[in-house]
Amino acid sequence: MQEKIRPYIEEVEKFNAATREELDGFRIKFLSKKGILAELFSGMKDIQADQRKEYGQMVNELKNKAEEKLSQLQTQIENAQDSRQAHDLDLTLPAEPIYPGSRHPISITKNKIIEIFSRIGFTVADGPEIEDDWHNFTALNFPENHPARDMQDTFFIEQKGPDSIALRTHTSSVQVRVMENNKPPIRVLSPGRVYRNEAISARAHCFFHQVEGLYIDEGVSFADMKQTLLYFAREMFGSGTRIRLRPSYFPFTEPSAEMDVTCSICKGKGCNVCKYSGWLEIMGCGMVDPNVLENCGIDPEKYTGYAFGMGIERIAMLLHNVKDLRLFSENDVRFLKQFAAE
Ligand code: 2NM
Repeated sequence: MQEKIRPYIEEVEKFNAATREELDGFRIKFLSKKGILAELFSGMKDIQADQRKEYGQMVNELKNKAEEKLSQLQTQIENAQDSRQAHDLDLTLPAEPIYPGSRHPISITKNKIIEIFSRIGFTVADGPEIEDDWHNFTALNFPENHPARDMQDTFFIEQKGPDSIALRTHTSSVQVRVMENNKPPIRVLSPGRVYRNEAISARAHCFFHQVEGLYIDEGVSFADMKQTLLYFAREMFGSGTRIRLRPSYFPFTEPSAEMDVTCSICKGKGCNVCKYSGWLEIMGCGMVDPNVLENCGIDPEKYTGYAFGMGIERIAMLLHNVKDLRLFSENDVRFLKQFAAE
């Protein structure tokens, strides 16, 4: 009998397989229900009693060797497959590019304005975008029936007369809070988003951004305002820039003015940006109305001040010759990435 089993043991010892299929053939041949080992075990009963022990030992040896071979080759084939997969990875390929973000042109312009005024002592104040009637209108000397309080101009959250709540229509509401909570001298900027109920077009949007400024102290004059705004205009648009003030009206300032700068595109010669006038309107300004100071707890007999306000979109459009205000809120990266280097 041993002569029958010995060649099987040799076959198992010599066996090698490179694929799962070959190995499976081996398993079926030796270790399956109808395989060689099953047959040898069932043949046990036909072996003479005095040879049965030796027969049994050899069959067991064959079984152990076959099982050992199977598990060894299984591991070997799996490892080979893993390393093949590792070779499929091409580590010399270039990495996926990482596109860095960039500052929004409104932020770039806002930061530039803040930087220019911070050099002459202005700090920045923040406030809520949802405001009450007092801070957005009443404290700022808006009469009860002023058209700006109207539904057509203001997004009301609650419309209940003096208890109304609305989206702020200007950041002057922040200046009111600063005046209520601080003693002069006050030098403060209030940048931020404001909301107005307007039809969206190339020149208007239902929200936009402002920087307003306020300076209050003893003896602050219109001349101080003019010189400060001239400094700002030259820092913002270039040292050759000139300014002019035209009389205007705001409820919170008296006197009030609009400020123009010489067109930075054509240097005052006339172009389509300045509509061939040579001048660009960039902000409103004026001396803070004594009623506003009084409303905010500041003695108008002792203190005077000036204030100004500008739209950031408008300044950014003038600086970069952008023709449509909607580009600033559409977040099209083809537009935004053009400001990446700034
Ligand atoms: C403007 C134009 C003129 C302004 C007034 C005030 C305050 F709170 F002091 F009364 N803040 N900002 C002001 C003045 C704003 O924007 C066109």
